Amino acid sequence: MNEGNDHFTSVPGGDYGLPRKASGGISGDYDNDGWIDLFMPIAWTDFGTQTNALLRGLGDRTFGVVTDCVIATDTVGGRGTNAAAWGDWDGDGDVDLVVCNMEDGAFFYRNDGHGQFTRLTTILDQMGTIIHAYWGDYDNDGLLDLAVTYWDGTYHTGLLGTRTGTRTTGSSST
Ligand SMILES: [Ca+2]
Ligand SMILES: [Ca+2]
Ligand SMILES: [Ca+2]
Repeated sequence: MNEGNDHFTSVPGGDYGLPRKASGGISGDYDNDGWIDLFMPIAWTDFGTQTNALLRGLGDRTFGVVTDCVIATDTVGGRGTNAAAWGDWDGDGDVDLVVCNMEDGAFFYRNDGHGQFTRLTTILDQMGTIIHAYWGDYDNDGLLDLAVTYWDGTYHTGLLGTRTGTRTTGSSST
């Protein structure tokens, strides 16, 4: 915890009952209450299908496990989820989420407000293993764009146009 005097102190993380293969938290204030929330990807699972986890910041230095949101109830096959990225894709003032799965493509969630999301069908569904995703405004038009790194036998980096779901450029590397 940042003490505001160039020092950090360790605070207990708490036990949220998550599988031990949670691979890190991706922070974002999805409900716009001013408190950071966490998406926790569950990776390299050998438990069959698995769900990821969403933790909501409660404002008292603890988190609550969210169970009534599609992000936390969608099942992921294969080896689970690599990573995720929050970004306000549709520019409506709340962060949306792209979830990068090892064998199930990516899940793209639009934030509907009030703590709920809708999973959209996008080209990302068919892209196999998604290693990572990054939001940024590469053409400086004020709209977020999305770059993904994915694997279909070789590694690729693809750049997706904002809102259209259409891959506009791409390059591959090994
Ligand atoms: Ca929040
Ligand atoms: Ca949004
Ligand atoms: Ca842009």
